[in-house]
Amino acid sequence: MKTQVAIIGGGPAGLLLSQLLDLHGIDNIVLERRTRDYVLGRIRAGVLEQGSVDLLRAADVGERMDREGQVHDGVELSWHDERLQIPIKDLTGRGVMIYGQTEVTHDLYDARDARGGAVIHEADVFAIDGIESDSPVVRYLKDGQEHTLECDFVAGCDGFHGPARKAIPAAQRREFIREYPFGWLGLLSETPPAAHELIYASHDRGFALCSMRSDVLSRYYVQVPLTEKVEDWSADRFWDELKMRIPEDVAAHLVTGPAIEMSIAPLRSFVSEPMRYGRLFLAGDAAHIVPPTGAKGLNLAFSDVYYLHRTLDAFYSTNDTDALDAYSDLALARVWKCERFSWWMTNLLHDFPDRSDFERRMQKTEFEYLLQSETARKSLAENYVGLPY
Ligand code: FAS
Ligand code: PHB
Repeated sequence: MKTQVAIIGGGPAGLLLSQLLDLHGIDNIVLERRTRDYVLGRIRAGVLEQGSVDLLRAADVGERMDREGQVHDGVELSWHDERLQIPIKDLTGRGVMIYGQTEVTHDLYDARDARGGAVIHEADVFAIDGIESDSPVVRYLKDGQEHTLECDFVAGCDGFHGPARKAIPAAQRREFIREYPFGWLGLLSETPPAAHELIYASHDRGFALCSMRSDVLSRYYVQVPLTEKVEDWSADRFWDELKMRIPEDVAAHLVTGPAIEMSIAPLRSFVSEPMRYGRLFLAGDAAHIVPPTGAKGLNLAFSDVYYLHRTLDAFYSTNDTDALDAYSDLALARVWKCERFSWWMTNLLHDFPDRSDFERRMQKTEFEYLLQSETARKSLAENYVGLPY
């Protein structure tokens, strides 16, 4: 088989890239190791930056998002029972869209189907050859058979555990990592949200987040030690812990219910440089990971896709090889700023087991500075709504 761009990974990055390339007349094939149902069964992000919203609309994938998504003009932080509302729209002119990654992925798959896009499921890529030539070959297993996909370019959209990043010779890769000494236990419930806006709650017992997917579907998280097992948590135990960490007046009105889904995700900050090697280009979690505290993971994947589809379109439409050379630095400039914000929000809001009294006091002082300084709130807001592409 042959195509212009072989896309490894049928998650949000791979699917959006496929749709945008197709709209620009660039032939591509997506190779996804899992079934569609498996991919759609993942419960992940919930907040879209304006840049992501604009890009999905430009890709003709924004109709249901605009109909069912919720635009939020503010977000809340709390420190024990003290609440701080950040009016992100007043401070930056922009809000955020609450629309789950699961729904975005659904819409992307529907859009690819509508345009006859080639997404091959249960296609497990095991080798990427010839990336230093101008005719790389992707090798994958499907139905127990080995297959090859010849192409001009390979887009590694295969997430943190995929093979694409490792196809770059180790001597050419620089990796940066910060593993956090805790994870997030998430719960999805068919209950009304705890509040109109998201609440990022900091407490001596640990961090908690009150989020939502709609007026009747809520998403919550509590920080847990890495030793925790999801099977040791009942929904009741989760609700009891959440109520102890969020402001009293929010806890008093919290509507609880059975868990539709519960899972624990580890937190890490990770960047692998460069994001391009020869004819291989990385986008999304394949190249970087952020702790979900800043709601940046999915949005960073989309800004990579924005740069990458323009890069490939410039090559195919004007044979512009300078764009190919510029991609990695262009994408990484935004990646690192989002890494910073996500790291900063994580340090501000979580209880670090080995943190000294001084460092804990610094956390509280940071919160008090936000309380008193509009400049501090504006800085948080401009990062939360999304830095410009
Ligand atoms: P993805 O990991 O979504 O997709 C990669 C795809 O590549 C997968 O479908 C995988 O099956 C496929 N693949 C891997 N190896 C392959 C191979 N050898 N052959 C073929 N296909 C292969 N972000 C937020 O903003 N907010 C959140 O709350 C949040 N919560 C998260 C919770 C969890 C548990 C995880 C893991 C991530 C979370 N994220 C969150 C980040 C997440 O949303 C990612 O940023 C987003 O999925 C990135 O999309 P992709 O880069 O497409 O990677
Ligand atoms: C979510 O709704 O899943 C969510 C929202 C904001 C975050 C992380 C996760 O920062």
